[in-house]
Amino acid sequence: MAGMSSTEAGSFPSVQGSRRSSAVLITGAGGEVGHGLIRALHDRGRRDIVAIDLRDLDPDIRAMCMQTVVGDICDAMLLGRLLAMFELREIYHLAALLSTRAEFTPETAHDVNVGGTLGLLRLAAEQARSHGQPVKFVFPSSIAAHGLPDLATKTAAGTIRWDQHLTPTTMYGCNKLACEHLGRYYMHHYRQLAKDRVPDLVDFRCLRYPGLISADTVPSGGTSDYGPEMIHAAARGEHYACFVREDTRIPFLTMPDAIDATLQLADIDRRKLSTPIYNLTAFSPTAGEFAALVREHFPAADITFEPDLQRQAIVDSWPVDVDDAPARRDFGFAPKHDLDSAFRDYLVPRIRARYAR
Ligand code: AKB
Repeated sequence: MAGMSSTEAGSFPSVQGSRRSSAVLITGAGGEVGHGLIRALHDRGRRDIVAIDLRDLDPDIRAMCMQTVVGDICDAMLLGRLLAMFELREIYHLAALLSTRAEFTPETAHDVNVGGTLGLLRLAAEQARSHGQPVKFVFPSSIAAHGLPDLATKTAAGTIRWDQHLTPTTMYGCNKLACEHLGRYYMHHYRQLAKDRVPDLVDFRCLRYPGLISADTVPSGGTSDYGPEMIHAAARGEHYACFVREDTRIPFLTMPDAIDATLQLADIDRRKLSTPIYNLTAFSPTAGEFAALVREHFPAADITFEPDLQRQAIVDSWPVDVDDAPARRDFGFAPKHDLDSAFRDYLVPRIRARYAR
């Protein structure tokens, strides 16, 4: 069934007999992380990928999926059809409105980021009751779940643990923090008063992505986007007006390392996990340090710093760095790329090749 054509939300191919196909569901499949995750799962030999996004997927990504669905995760009818069609064993729920975009439509962001996640957690519980096995629910939260009140506090706090400064200042951060708690509820307390309660339906696993930098895609709608935007603009020979100050510092990770960490967390024996949430990072450069490396590799890079005060305030609420020791200890998180090798071995060669085509 690999590579079946896309299905509009309104129509699914008829179910062959009464048997449902076992599948892994990926939401937000058309996004940066979705592309990388589908490739990684396909490379591992997975041929049971069901991918859903609001827009049709790139043909090469679509060909790696058993089924692709163009639809909205908030569409209850669509989730019902997924229940009828597939025995979902794993869900990677990547669909979200990121921090900048969410600030223009905060209520819509809440509906998608929290309402959509709630619907999928319910689907996971229903699936588990239906096929009798817990459903693994892998959820990317974000450093945006943290919120420091001002730059002085951020600087003084330095590297923070997963359970510190959980006072987000963005709707996106509030949404991610709410979903972290919803996941924990569905895993440990779902329908706790029901006479027919079935325990352990949802195996919720959550990691907080820092700023992500991909050589293959340029992000949109995020407030950490200045990193990837800067290097891609340099490779295209375009001027880049950086929307944060030169001294702005937050944690980052390359996309390959984020994908590896996501699959490591998904694969590990649940009993080895010591915290409900895992922070990840590889390097925390200032925007100025990042620009210096971009200019080193792209000497003609035309970069200026023109802070957008509102977006700057968001990034100033995010930590300088995060403690990823629990991820390294519990599931072997070990990013391949530090800042220099990220440029040398991954970003520059891949981005040059991308724009040379
Ligand atoms: C964003 O900028 O909103 C995201 C994030 C840090 O989670 N990239």
